[in-house]
Amino acid sequence: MAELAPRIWQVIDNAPVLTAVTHKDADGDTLGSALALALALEPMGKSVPVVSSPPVPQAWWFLPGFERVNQHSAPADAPIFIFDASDPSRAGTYASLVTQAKVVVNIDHHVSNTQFGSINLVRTDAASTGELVYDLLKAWQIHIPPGAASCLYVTILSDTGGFRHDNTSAHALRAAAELVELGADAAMMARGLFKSRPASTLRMQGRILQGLHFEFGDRLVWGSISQAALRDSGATTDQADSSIDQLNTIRGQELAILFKEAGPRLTKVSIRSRDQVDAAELAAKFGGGGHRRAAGIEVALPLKEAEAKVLTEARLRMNDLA
Ligand SMILES: [Mn+2]
Repeated sequence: MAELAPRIWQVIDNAPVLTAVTHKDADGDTLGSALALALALEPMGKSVPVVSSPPVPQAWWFLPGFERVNQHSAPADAPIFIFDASDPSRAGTYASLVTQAKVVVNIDHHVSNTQFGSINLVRTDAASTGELVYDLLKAWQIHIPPGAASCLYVTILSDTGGFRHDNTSAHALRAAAELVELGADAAMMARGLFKSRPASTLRMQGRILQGLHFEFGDRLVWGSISQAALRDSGATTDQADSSIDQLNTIRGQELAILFKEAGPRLTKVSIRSRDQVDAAELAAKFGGGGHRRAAGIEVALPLKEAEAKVLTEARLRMNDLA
């Protein structure tokens, strides 16, 4: 950080416009990081368009600055700041913008990061990418407005699952406390993250919970949601994103897997593990990625076939457990 912070500042210092890019299927970490950079740099006279591969999940409406996402197009020659993305393809429709840019600042905390940037700030011990952005803003000694503090607070709150996941480190908690001191609205952000779901999300989760499968003495739990079930409950695929956490709540559990039918030949898979199974390794078998405890895959197969393929690999790993 001590070495990279001045190098990254040089990029900012030399450019009037910087483009902040999120990963596709944007989450609180990637959006909070991108918006925080924009909100912190714009008072200093910088222009920071924030771009995110559509559709941007509307669940993040409560983030300060959310209305600015995709409001301005990205100039071709501006330096790119990309957040929480392990490789350029994660930028979705903005992938070519990233691969063609002269200067790319890659800020991330995924083990699978390919170091694709001209500058790579990749720290796998960070609970969220936003934690790294916060460390940068501090190193630069620039003013962090309350809106930016709220955005950074959300990166930690969401990536730690509300301070519940294994990555809830002292550093993450300290950063969260400092961000509240800087004016982050903890109550409003918690309400936005955990108490603002459309009723259709709960109806959809009801469908998922009804159809759960339990194997290996309840140590493996998996479920799925079809497009038909989504339609019945009035929900869209992105509303299913947080449902995996509902599956990952059983005592003695090791592995939770949720299959989401995204199209006739496209299935999105969320994986959560506890102690022994490496979720990132399982996901990598199918071209997916993520962290040891949380990973995801996009399988170009119909729902049932994706279930069969991924579960076969999952069961192999469960069989290997003591
Ligand atoms: Mn993250």
